[in-house]
Amino acid sequence: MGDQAAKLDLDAFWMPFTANRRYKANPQIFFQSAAGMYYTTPDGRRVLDGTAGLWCVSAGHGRRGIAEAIAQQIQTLDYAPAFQAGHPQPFVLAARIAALAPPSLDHVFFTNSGSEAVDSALKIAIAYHGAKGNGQKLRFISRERGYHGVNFGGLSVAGIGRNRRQFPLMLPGVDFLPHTHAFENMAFSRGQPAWGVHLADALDRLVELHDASTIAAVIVEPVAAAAGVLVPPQGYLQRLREICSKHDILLIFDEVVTGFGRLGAPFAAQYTGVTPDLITFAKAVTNATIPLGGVIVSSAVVKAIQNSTDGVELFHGYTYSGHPVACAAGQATLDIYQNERLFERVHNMAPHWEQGLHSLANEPHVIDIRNIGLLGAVDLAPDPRDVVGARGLAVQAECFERGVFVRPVRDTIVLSPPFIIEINQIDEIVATLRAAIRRIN
Ligand code: PXG
Repeated sequence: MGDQAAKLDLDAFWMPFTANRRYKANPQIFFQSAAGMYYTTPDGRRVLDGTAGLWCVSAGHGRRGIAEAIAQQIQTLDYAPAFQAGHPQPFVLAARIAALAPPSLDHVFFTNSGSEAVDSALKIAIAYHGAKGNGQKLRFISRERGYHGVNFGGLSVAGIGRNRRQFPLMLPGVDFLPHTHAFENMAFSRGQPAWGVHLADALDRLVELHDASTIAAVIVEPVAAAAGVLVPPQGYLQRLREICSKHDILLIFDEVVTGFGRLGAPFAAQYTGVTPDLITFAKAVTNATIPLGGVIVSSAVVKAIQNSTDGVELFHGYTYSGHPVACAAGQATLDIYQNERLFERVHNMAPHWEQGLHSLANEPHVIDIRNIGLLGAVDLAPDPRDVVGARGLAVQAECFERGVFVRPVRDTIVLSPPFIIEINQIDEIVATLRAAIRRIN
């Protein structure tokens, strides 16, 4: 960390998901500014962003068009309520997002984050069944190792034990599908593994156990990101869709990471050819400039809820649902994705990305490599002499020293670069990872 940052008082900011005392005693990773593919540290070093921030800066950093749209919107209409009142930006952005989504998904409910999007989707699912007179359909089925944000609804359906342990009491009535990763059957798969479609049959067993009349929705990430980029087996999501449709169970795709082009299609729904009833999104919708999230909802779900009353049909919403500045940022972001054909670019870059990552297969400690779109993960065997996660942190530190930012999830290195990445920058990420992996014990 440079002199300027060293002078900062680090005490008051309680950093999220951080070992605060340890970080503040030695704040090694610190960013001062960013442009395009690079962060700059306080001491003036450029660091290639291998993760698009936290999976969110998909068009690259410091995009002028977004900055200008934000500045303009604040000067035109900084804020106005969306409860029983209208202003242009959320209507325009909702229509554009609906146009990007599969045709049956044509309404958008806005939130401020992915966590709020998930909680909103769960509430919409309950409201839908209630409106149809199925008030007993209250259960949620999710999946081991799933990450659905940190609010009580999303945490209740979360499958990452470490995040739940501190908060023992959750929503009742949640059950879990098995996660879809199995080293022995799918290690080093390129793209979607050929093995594992049968894992979706666990949903049939949960329906048998709980009865479909008690189940509101299934929520899964099409690709489990925070768990370490777990790519769905071929046919798996199709199978979930079939079972849900058979039993009037809503299927929710949590596309907070996969939404807006990460796989080379607007949503994982189009990439996999599986259409859910609801899609949650956040992150890349504004290129991470202004917090914004939401739920894209099928007209069947919206109509059922709206037709149930003449009054307010959904007792839900946030002060900033449809915030004009966030929605202006969203439109400027979609302009960039469209004008620069960035989703197509992801599609075109994905083979080189796959090739590069899988070239690490024979490096020491590497036990699996996964990729899909511009997502990737390299699994290292945990150091038997040390705690789980030590190798992951060591690789991150080595990469940072060498000018590339990657993120460890325990001993998995996860990667999700901005879509503007060039071939030589992919090669730089791979070469840096190779050097770092060779360096650690
Ligand atoms: N759903 C999914 C699938 C996510 O990945 C959320 C919901 C929650 O979004 P918000 O905006 O409330 O954070 C996420 C967020 C990590 C990491 O370490 C992942 C997320 C956020 C921060 C870190 O992989 N995902």
